[in-house]
Amino acid sequence: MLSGIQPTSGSFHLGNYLGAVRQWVSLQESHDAFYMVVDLHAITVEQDPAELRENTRVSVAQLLGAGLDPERCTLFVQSHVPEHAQLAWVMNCITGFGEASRMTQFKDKSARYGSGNTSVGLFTYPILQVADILLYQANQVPVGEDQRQHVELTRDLAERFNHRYGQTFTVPNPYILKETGKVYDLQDPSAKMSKSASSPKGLVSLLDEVKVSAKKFRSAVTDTGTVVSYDEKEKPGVSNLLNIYSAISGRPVPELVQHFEGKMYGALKTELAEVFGEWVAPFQERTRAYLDDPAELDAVLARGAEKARAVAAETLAAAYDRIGFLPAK
Ligand code: AQP
Repeated sequence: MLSGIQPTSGSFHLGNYLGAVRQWVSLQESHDAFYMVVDLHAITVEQDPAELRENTRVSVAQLLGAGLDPERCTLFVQSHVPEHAQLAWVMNCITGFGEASRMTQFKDKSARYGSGNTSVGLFTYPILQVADILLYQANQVPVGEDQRQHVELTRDLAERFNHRYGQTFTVPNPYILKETGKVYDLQDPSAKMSKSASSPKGLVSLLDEVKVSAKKFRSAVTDTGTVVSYDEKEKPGVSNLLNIYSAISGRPVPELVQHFEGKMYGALKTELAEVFGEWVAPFQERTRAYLDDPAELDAVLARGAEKARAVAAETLAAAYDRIGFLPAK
């Protein structure tokens, strides 16, 4: 099991948590799990160096705060394991230009940034992601729906490499939950909640003050109806709120619909704000405690990098050998 998250902002948002991190926490119990903060991916768009360093620490602290246990999983920072960049080059060389050009995330992001601000790194980042996954022979990749196409690319490239050079890589499957694979912007329930694309009012940041998030839930865009029911097509805003409520509380959506029978949308929003606040406050406290102990954070990451490198180096050596690189003596 392998997954990663970018340190591109000081706080994860609710989409990152429900779409990915929450699954990471439960899957660490049953799988040999590798989780990383992907700083190499973050620099595909310009980052302030001091902010990137700080955001990387804050990201690690949030992952621990969310419940990752370094005794149960391998938690590390991507740039601490140089094999990622090394295998990415190999995978670049077996990827077609047209194939890479079809990645919708690149199309969306490059359209947003404009051609003058679009780096070659942004274009090839899905291939770095391929290397991330294949290095650990992962067979499951817990991600949000927006990453499905990249996991498909990983499957194609793993199969291509195996066919050309002999069995080397495990072909992975995406692990995407239907209900929370895509959490929507609170102000625009047709768009995914996103660090870079959502308006501040549509984005719930986990480290925001609880009263700030509560206000965002209370002013979430719904529709002109009045009955709280689940209908993704006709009631995307209400359905999004129900999915979020259900994921956080563990109560199934039909039970919530029954609970809100005869009540207006306002009741759903207010209650969700409360439920979220009760969940997020202890998360913030745990995250702050990890941030207050930088030596422990560094120790966790050093152990994680060592464990990750042991696996990554073995896979890279096998790939280099199959390709025909002369071994260094
Ligand atoms: N809205 C979302 N719903 C469900 N899952 C989501 N993820 C992101 N947004 C949603 C999942 O979170 C994990 C980590 O994402 P990331 O930080 O690596 O980058 P991202 O997907 O690019 O996140 P953003 O917020 O959308 O960033 P920008 O705005 O920079 O593009 C991934 O598993 C992702 O699927």
